[in-house]
Order: sequence, then structure tokens, then C-alpha cells
Amino acid sequence: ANDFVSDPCPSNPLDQMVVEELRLPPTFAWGTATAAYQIEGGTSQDGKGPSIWDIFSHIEPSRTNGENGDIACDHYNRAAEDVELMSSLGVDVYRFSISWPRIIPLGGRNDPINEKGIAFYNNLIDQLLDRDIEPVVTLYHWDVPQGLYDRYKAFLNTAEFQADFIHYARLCFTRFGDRVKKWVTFNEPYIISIFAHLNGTLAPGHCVAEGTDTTTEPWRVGHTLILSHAAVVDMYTTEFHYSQKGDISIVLNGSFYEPWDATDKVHRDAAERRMVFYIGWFGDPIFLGQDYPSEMRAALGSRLPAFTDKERRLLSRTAPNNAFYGMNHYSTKYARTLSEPPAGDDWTGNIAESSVNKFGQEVGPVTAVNWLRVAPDGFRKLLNWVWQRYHLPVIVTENGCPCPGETDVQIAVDDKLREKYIGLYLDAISRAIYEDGVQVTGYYAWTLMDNFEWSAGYGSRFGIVHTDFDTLKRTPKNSAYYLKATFARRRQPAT
Ligand code: PSG
Repeated sequence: ANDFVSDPCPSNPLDQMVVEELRLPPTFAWGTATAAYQIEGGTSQDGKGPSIWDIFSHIEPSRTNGENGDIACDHYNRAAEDVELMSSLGVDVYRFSISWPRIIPLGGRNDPINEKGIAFYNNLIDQLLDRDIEPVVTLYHWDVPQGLYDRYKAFLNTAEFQADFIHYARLCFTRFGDRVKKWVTFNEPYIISIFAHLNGTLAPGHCVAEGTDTTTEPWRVGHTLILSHAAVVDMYTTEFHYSQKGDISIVLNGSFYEPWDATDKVHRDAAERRMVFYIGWFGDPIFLGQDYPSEMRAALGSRLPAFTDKERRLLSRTAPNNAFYGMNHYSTKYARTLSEPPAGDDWTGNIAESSVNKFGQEVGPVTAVNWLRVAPDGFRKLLNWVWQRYHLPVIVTENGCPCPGETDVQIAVDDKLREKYIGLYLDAISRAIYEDGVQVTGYYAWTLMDNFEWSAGYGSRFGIVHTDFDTLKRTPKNSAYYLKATFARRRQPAT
């Protein structure tokens, strides 16, 4: 089959950065991604139980810009319309997450199952398949049942959580696995460990004020996530893979880190160490079946839990059964070694990060949020870094950016910055594939439509489709049509 070639990116606000033409394999899949709590609404409809996000956003609304996911995009009541919308955009794949408390309201292995919640996902999956859209399902995108947090603090109790997660995953494979062939266990274990259990900016907001032991608890949460992932991979492999023949893995996020001063070895080492502490933390045990990276063990000692012999065997047995590397990626940063350890408990490998280097150079043009800079070269380097370390085909399970002023639909649809960003990041994938030999098999735009952006509430919009939160009307932005046109060329011979 022929490669396809797109038009050059037509608009060019970041005029130093030009997308000439794009070459991608004919089998390359494009999709959109969402997460249950960010879009569904219907938080207590049809028997759904509360998740930690329902409670977190209601008890202290200042943590979520005064907003919550009670209605969000009302996707729970508009799924048919949203599938139709994706179909009209020509997507190959839709990555969504299942709300655990929607199908097991209290969450635990001995708790009742909610058939109405299961019916919702069954209908969604059927509608997608009717339109030739492949469902890619994330089991956990941050909304653990509040019941499990109340009972045993969820991730902080490894054995209890693992048993309940296995039960929940088995229910999903049993009910949906005849049609779902790509599974993701957890979305972004780093964010769950650090942002939800150290700084407490995300639910459950477990943080110092709540009496957290920050020296050990984030690492305990990470440990729980790794072992629960491995146990579910093991269970899928032994109980379901023979009949269902699907793929399973995890999604890790991570920026690329450039050295603050590239002429100085200590800062080059710091940039590398930052990625080891961010990605290797989870990637080495999960994909290589090894202990935590030696750099982390050296810095953290016994603060990092130890794997028992039985757990080591589980990791080494399941490592080869991860079928892909799910990569959420947004931006690049500079890393520098600190001359003194930072105040408090260090979890970075003694590193400070910034978007400006020693020489005052910005890592890339800013988007609507300061942490997200346009830096496609870093993306290409990260694809290479991951490929060299793990040798797994990469699926880019999230990528995108917010643009300024997007509340107003007239401004939002003309999203030249996003279109440019996406074009440049696809170009980085193309170069990683053809010039560097990295296997990259898909690109899922984050996100299908503007939605509840966690601590930013509705104030930060990542959608390729605009959502009017008064009328709930969806309006595709130009970037959605750019993606549609780009990938439509796969079906034509290259010219
Ligand atoms: C991940 C990484 C960073 C910020 C936010 C995320 N970072 O590098 O600073 S969260 C991730 C998430 C999804 C969000 C989306 C945009 O999986 O639910 O809506 O990115 O923030």
C-alpha cells in the first residue's frame, strides 16, 4: 500500500515552524480521546455511584475553578450524537474511559453491579462499531468509586485495591471484550501518584493538609498502580486473550526534557534523570519486568517500596504481554540540577524544571496555558527515547493544546494555533517513523470536544470540537477538518 501525503499546513501563525508535507503509513490510525468524568455528566443518573471527583469538586469548589462534572458535555445522554459527530469527521478510533462507579456504584468485589451503566457502554460500543470506529477503552481515568476511598483509601491499600480492580476489570472484559480489542488499564500513573497524592491538586486531594506522609505515600500509590496493572494483564492473558484476542497495556504521560545548559554534563544528566523519574518509574517495572530504575532506588532508598519475589515474578511474566506503549504527550521543558536539594520531600531526582533555559531561550511558543509550549522536536526525541528503552510500538493516546479565547464559538472555530500544533506534532511522528525507525501506529487527538479540564474547570479548552456549555451544542473547529482532510488522503493514492 502507498503512503499518503497531505497538503502543507495552510495557516502559519508560528512562522518559524512550517509543516511542509506529511507522510504517514496507510495503516496509521487517527482518533479522538476523552475521559468519563470530563464529558459524561449524569453523575447520579441510572444508579451511578459517586467517584472521588464528584466529592472533590463539590466539597471545595475552589479546587476546580468553582465548577464540576455534574453535567459536563452531557455525553451520557448524547452519546449517539457524539458518535455521529466522530463519524462525520472520519475518525478511525475513539478512546474513552469507563466510569467504574457507573457500573459498580460502590466499587468493591462484593458490591452490586449496575446493569443500566453496563447498558450505556454496550450501546456506545455498538454504535461505534456500526460506524466503523474502533473502541479503545481505558479502565481507569481518575474516577475511583468514593466507596473504595472511604473504605480503605483506595490506592493507598495495595492488596485491597488490586483485588477490587481485578474484579472490575474482569467484569469489563466479560461484558465488553467480545467487541473491545484494545484496553488501557490506567491513564497516567504519574499524575495519579504525584498530583492526586502528593500536592493534592487532583482528587482525592490527599495532601499534606490531610496528614499525608509525602515521603512514602506517592510511591505507595505508584506501587499499587504497577502491581494492579500487572495483575490485570495476567488475568486478561490467562482468562480472555485466547478467545478475545485483544491487546492490553497502560498509558504513561511525560514531557521531553532538554538540559538547561546543554554544554554542561550535570544538566544533560539531569534532563535524562528527570525522564527516568517520570517515565522509567512505571515503564521499567511494567515493560521490562525490572525493579525501579537504579537512579530512583539510589535517591529514594526505602521510601520506594520493594517488590517481593512473587511480585517480581508477576512483573517479569507479564512484561512481554503489554502490546503497545500508550503515550500521552504535550510539551517539552528544560531540566537543571539543583545545587541543593529542594525544600520538602524531593520526588524529581533533585531537579528544577522551566520553560526557559540558562540562555533565556524559550522551549517553544506558548499556547493558552504556560506549561504547554509548541515543541515538536522534543516530541520526536521522546518517541526515540521510549522506543530505545522499551522497544514497543507507540500509540500516541493523547496530544493537543488549548488556544486563547475559545469560549466564544466564532473565535474557537478559527483555531489556527491548534491546527499548526497538530500538524507539527504529526510531522514529528512522520520523522520519527521514516528517519529514525520508530514504530508509531496511531495518533489520538486530545480531545474530541471541550470538556471539564479537572482543576481548570471549563476554563481551559482542548477540544477539536467546541462545546457551548449553555446549550451543549457541539461545533467542529477548523483543526477537526484539518485532521479529517489529512487522514482522508490515506484512502487515495499518494500524488
Ligand atoms: C498531563 C501532563 C501534564 C498536564 C496535564 C496532564 N503536564 O505535562 O504538565 S493531564 C492529561 C489528562 C487529560 C487532560 C489532559 C490535558 O490525561 O485528562 O484533560 O492531559 O491537561
